[in-house]
Amino acid sequence: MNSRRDFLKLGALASGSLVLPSALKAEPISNQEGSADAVKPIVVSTWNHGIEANAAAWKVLGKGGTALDAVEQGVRVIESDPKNTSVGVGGRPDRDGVVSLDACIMDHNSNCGAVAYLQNIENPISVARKVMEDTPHVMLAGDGALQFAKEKGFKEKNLLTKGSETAWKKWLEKSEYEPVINVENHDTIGMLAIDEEGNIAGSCTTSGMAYKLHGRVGDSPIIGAGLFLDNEIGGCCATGMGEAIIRVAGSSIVVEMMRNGMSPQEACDEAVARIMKKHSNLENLQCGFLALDKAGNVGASSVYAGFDYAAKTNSQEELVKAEYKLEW
Ligand code: SD4
Repeated sequence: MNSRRDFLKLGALASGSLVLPSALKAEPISNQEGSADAVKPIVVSTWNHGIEANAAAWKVLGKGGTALDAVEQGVRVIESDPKNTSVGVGGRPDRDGVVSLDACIMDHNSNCGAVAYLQNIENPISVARKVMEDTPHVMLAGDGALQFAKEKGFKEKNLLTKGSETAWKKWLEKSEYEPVINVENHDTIGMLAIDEEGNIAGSCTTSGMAYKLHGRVGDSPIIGAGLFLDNEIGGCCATGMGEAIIRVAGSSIVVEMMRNGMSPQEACDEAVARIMKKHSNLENLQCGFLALDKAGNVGASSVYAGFDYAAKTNSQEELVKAEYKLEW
């Protein structure tokens, strides 16, 4: 097991991504296991776009708002960012040039909602919330999800930006179908938050794998795979090769392992080990898990190096490198 708990203080990030020498490091949020007082509110989210997403979530949490509102508002910012090529507007299309989005949301009462293969809607996470709150169902997909979104007042929008279209056309020249998760792409955003009341909620949203087969749905909208939580225990969200995450019911096993006494870090490590055991070919098989328990302890682990997550509390704001098993 490699241990790379280097982290960046965000004040330093603003002035040029300075990595603090270890002697100067404050105790990272991820090392607060066993503290007597629960850390709350707290928000964590995947990859470095999590910094911006956490800031948006904090506008809710910092004012005493609910974790549910926070995880919706937080990831919406990333969905609406056309520069982000793996979530929402600007997401890379499938091999037929269609941008299709997957998202889910879950609250502390185990209510959940999801949309899969949704097209032309900028903020799928908010449609997922409507599915949760306004229907007896958990997941709507494709045309039905779009019809529902429009009925709820969401406006249609072309999500394929010029940049994504150009990249897709370049890919078409060779049309090699390679289900590779691009580590440069900063990928899916998964977010977990605990509010002042001590309630947890989570969200997960993505445009999925670039140049996927038309109709493909990944782990991100699947409760138990891309996201799972239990208000008695904590939560987990996943990023990476969705097929592998689904095969092990990734996020749900992390929560169950925490229920059985593992720390968030141990549980994420074990889920990664499970994925590695189940797949004989690990080439490019990047998967990462981010978990938060009800005391505010955080853990994260991935198959390959490079996964990181952003964490924010009242007193700390960090970008933390996850543990990993393999170098690329
Ligand atoms: C998927 N899990 O659709 C998503 C993609 C992703 O980091 O998370 N990439 O399989």
